[in-house]
Amino acid sequence: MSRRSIQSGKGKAGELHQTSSGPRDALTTNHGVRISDNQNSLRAGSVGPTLLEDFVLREKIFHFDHERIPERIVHARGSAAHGYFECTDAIPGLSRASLFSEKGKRTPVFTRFSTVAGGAGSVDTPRDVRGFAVKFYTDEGNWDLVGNNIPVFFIQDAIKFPDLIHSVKMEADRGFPQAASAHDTFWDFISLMPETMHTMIWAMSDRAIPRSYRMMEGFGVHTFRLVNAKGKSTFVKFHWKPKLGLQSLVWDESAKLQGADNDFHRRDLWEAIDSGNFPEWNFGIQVISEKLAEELPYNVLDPTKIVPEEIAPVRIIGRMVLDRNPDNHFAENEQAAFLPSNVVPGIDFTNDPLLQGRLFSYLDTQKSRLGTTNFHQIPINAPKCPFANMQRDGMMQTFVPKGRANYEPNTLDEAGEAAGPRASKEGFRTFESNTELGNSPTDKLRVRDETFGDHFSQPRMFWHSQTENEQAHIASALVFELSKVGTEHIRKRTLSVIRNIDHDLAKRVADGLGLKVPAATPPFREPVDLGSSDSLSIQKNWQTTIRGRTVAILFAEGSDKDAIDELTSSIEGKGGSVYLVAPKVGPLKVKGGMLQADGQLAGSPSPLFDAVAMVLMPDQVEKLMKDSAARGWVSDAYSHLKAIGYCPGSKALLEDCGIVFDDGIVPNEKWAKAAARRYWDRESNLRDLA
Ligand code: HDE
Repeated sequence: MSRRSIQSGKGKAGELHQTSSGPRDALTTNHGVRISDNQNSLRAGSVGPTLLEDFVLREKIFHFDHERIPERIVHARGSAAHGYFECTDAIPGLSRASLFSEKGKRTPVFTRFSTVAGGAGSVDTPRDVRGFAVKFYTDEGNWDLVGNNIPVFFIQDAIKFPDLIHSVKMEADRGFPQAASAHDTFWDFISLMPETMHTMIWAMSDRAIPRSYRMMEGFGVHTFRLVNAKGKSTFVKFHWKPKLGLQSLVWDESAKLQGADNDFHRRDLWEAIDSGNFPEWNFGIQVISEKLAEELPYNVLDPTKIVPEEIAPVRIIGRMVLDRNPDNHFAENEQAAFLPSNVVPGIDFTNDPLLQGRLFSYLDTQKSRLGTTNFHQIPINAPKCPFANMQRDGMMQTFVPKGRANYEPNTLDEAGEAAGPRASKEGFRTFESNTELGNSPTDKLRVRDETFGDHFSQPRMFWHSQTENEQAHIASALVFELSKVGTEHIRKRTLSVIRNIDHDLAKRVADGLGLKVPAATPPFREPVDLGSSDSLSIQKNWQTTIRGRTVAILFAEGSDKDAIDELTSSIEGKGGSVYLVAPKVGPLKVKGGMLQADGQLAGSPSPLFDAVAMVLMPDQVEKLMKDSAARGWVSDAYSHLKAIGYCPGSKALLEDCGIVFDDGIVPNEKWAKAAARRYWDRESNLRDLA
């Protein structure tokens, strides 16, 4: 029996990890009593009523009845993995944090990616921001960098967060739509809050439909501070850059994936790690000197703003490798509690008003989700370094603190130093100055600083940084979203706000909706021209590679095995994976032997793959021409801009499906090379990009 399939608890009192040190040959109750029959409950007679006495049944059902905990109010659906962070460039001059102290030093991490709006059981590929939360188990305590895949946030002040989330979640009266921003309440709120415009345009871009968690960037969003051993503070922004480059889906593909595989991203992450293709990111910092912070025309404490990489380059100081899947989804993914307030000496907060609110919210929510203030004792949350304090008792106290004294100072504690553990000079010290960027620490004001008042220059810069296709995707996303908004004044108001970003964008969206461009809403501050930044575009940062991608080969009975093997090894040789698809899973008789498919055609539609090829005989093609799954397979691959490889026999299927041959539609011999990218030029033949 596998170690994972039984839970036994014959550990020492106070031991945290309940491993299988108990009997492995039999099921037991939670209290360690061996069970003789797990198929039948205890009855009064063979057809009589069940007896209350049956503690085996009662315990099992009792436990089952309470297996669910409240899901996260946001970011409920997530996928996670273990790994490590390695410092590649030590920065003791900037931070005294021990994880950055030495080149080559490794720190264990647990990383959770998530969608924001949908429930825990919702789909993986809606249009949404993605969470990117990393728990570093450093030797000086846990540091949680709880970021997103978009570097800015919708709102500037934590007090607006409940409003934002209420507006995007399913509507209050009807309970739908699930996991979607395309509805009235979201756009009602967005169009009334111009500060949302920067994140809105990112969320309408391809950033919000990533191909894989492994192919998206991560950002700490807020400006943080690093503090060195001398107490000097430096503003920084944190960045994760995927080694596989950035890659997104196209919208129709992401929508179809919601039917083809609800777990597309979860499965992708799991399978990559399971097969030894460990996802990896570089970790970098943008150092923002005080001088730069003063000079910028906006406030670096405003979370709706980026600092372009052209102005403050990203300095790579580490890398993260995820190399181990969780053993248990609930114990690790569900019970993981990330807290932006978890910082270590050398890393500190700034006065960003959104960050300040988060410092309260995450601690608070864990009590409601995990039910106890002792959630830090759950293995996934517990620090891996020693910890000691006088916090005691409470529900689910699983550690067994020793000693007579539970107060400090004391002279009775036998563990540790004579007078019990004490605060130490090495401990975390809050950076003391509160007067940066013009702040006056004596005022108590409910105001928004004027330097937070430009809501349109950066969305405009984002728009101007995109390729033509990417701009078209943003315009189409807005048309799609607003077409789902039933209330006309919300559509019009959104257009009048978008006009401040760019007139052409507003016109394209208005045309798509069949409306006229309304007058612009007067902005609080007139936008200025900030130019463009290539790092904001996905297509400009795309990697032409098959590494880490999955492609499919369609074959059928009678196909040529040698041709399939050759294609497979050419893809695998370049670091990609191959999935064999056939009308029947088989084993099927093919020319040269027998072959088993990985998936059946109707159950393995082409949105699941990065490129497709066909190895078919003319008689099979005749049959497949009449099969809607085969036609959809080919047509979707074409309209999702993927490379399609064909053999002489299968060319007729492409022609029959109305495929127009271009650089991406190639004979199989050229397919492994062609499959390394998507064919954006094709898009104008398929959709109106105006
Ligand atoms: Fe969160 N957020 N958030 N958020 N957030 C939560 O904490 C909150 C914000 C982010 O994988 C909750 O444990 C407030 C920004 C991620 O477990 C909750 C505000 C960013 C995750 C919460 C924000 C994030 C959360 C829900 C405005 C990017 C998932 C469950 C002040 C920098 C972490 C939980 C995981 C989760 C509150 C804004 C990212 C309710 C009040 C900005 C990745 O505490």
